[in-house]
Amino acid sequence: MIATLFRFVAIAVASAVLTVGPSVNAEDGHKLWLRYAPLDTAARAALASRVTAITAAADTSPTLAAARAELDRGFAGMLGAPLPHDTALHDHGLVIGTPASLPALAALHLPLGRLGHDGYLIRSIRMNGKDETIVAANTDIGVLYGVFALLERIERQQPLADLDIVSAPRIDLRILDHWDNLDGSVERGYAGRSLWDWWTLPDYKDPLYTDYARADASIGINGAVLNNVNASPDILRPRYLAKVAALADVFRPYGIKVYLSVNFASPMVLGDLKTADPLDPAVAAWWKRKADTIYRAIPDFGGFLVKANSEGQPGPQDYHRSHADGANMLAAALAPHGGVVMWRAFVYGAADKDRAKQAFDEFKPLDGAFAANVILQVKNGPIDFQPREPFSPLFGAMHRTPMMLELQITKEYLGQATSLAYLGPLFEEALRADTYARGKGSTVARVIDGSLFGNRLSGIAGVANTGRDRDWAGSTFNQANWFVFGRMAWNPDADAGAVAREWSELTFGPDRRITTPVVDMMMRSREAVVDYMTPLGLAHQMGTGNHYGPAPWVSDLARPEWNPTYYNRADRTGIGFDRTASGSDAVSQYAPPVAHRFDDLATVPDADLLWFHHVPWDYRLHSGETLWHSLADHYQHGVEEVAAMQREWATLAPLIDAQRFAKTAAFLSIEHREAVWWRDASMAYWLHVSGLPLPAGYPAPAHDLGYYEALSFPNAPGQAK
Ligand code: GCW
Repeated sequence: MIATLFRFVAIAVASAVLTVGPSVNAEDGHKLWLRYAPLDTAARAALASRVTAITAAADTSPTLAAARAELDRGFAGMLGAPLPHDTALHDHGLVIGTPASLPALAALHLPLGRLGHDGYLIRSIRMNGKDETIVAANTDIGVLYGVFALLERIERQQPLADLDIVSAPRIDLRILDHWDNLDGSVERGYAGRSLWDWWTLPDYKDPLYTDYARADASIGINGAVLNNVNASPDILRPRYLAKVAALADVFRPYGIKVYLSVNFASPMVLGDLKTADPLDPAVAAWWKRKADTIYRAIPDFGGFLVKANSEGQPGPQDYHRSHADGANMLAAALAPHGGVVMWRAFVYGAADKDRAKQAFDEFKPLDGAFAANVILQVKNGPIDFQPREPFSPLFGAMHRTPMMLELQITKEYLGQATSLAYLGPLFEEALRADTYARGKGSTVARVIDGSLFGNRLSGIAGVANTGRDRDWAGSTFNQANWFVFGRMAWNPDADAGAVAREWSELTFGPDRRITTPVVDMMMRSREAVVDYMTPLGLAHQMGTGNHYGPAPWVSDLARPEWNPTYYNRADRTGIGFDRTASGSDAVSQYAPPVAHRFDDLATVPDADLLWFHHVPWDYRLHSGETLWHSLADHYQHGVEEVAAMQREWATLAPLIDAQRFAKTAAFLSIEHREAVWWRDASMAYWLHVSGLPLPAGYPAPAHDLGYYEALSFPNAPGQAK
């Protein structure tokens, strides 16, 4: 009786959840941009007039199987059932494959030459008297990329007639760097625990891993560095390598290679060697054996990412060897297997030298000294992923060394999980920056795609923002940053606005009433962050350790260049870091036209003013207003922009599903509170150091400086350990 009653209650609860519980079928963001929501009648008809069945090879590789599975998933979602597939041609068929896998495609003599390894072609064609849509490529992974592109087109309800699309990536290594620790935490991660459950691997291959690979492949990402650059040597122990191999097996059909961050001292920690000196033959032999072991388990292993002699990590300089010595020793171990070394240029440490100059000064002399399978990984700016930095001068300076751009997708310095900051414009700014290394048009994009200096290796890396949160990235809008990274890795000239539109249509449906305001919000959002956090070229003003919130007053940290005051240099007379020829002379690291533009107050953009110049508070900007007034104005404007985003988002309540609507609304109110805090705390400090009165018409800080200085957030997420 009790059991029956219990069963009854259980069934009642379950059905109540199924019928009434709004969260069960609600959109929670888990499907990312791959939602495959049901098409409306008109869109179904448009699709039916073009595609009614699928033609694909019978014997399929795991990658082609993934492509077919994705089509099934897509059509099941959009039409209610998958389309039939077989090897025959159908009128209104979708033909997918390579000339090698499908003889019918070989007979067409398609211009596949220009697609390279990863590109695809989508074409409407008449074949044997039948109307077909073909997705063709030289390789199976190209077919998978093409299938994703076609599905996205259908989801966005774009025309399906007369298609003639050719797309190939400009950059070969399109990589996500996961700063995931072996204990499941994620450094600077704001989306929950690590995706990789190291504890249950390799036995349990969580379906989440496949979904991760699908998401990456859908935007062309083809590599994943699985662990934090602050690397534990343990990752190279057999126990962990088995887990890495299991992930590699899951990712392989999706064209994703795994890479590992390695700790330079591993031979000492794991191998009982007395040294990790890269010129010691025993050390080189240890790495060679380790590489051989890895490749036995993972034949397509991508290679190593190395943070050496940076922020306390071990490296070749511990033995008075150069970065090139260290990188080349590892490169020699990987070369026989086709692996690469991604060696980071993020180094600083000399107390007496402008931090912005240090990476250049260390690496420029090594130009040309690196082995052929080494690529330098350079952050977009000379300091550290700030809301705005000028481009790193290394991009214009290393003519004989391939470089990959490192961007940060996780928003360590741009409001972490909760801010709405679309990074498309930041990435675009970094990629389009003109180094003038070979005259006008020598953009960072052309440096990293290898075309400017004729490099064989080309690459781009994004520090991932993924975690175990249901929506993967901590917020719906953070997903757009993962998405735009993939798009710009594929095409570094992609337009941030166009990508935002694409993402919005996939994420919220192709409804102009949604897309227009959403794209508008996205395109203004990053500049809003710059304005309320660090306007006019200020940088590195955040709280210590957790990097959360404003702390421009901090001046007592162990290293000078950790202090916000080191960067703002604000005092009674003025504010800003003098990097001109008469200051630290960081400008001289750029090609002459760039150096002059930054050096000269008449030509330096307002946006970079305080990065390059120390100016008096009453300095007049190009607009004629004083710096002091303009600072107050930028902070205020940033706050108002967030308020505007809140209003814009509120109008979308009737059009967006409840759960995603509510989370964004709540996050925008958090952002608004934090924007006010950044403005008020920063202004309180500038008022204090300058002794000036508040410019008329701007709100006085809500509290005195002491209040802001006393705030502390010991449990803020994402902190380094
Ligand atoms: O931005 C800083 C972060 C560190 C990070 C470091 C790096 C992984 O605050 O957490 O360490 O950069 O890029 O190495």
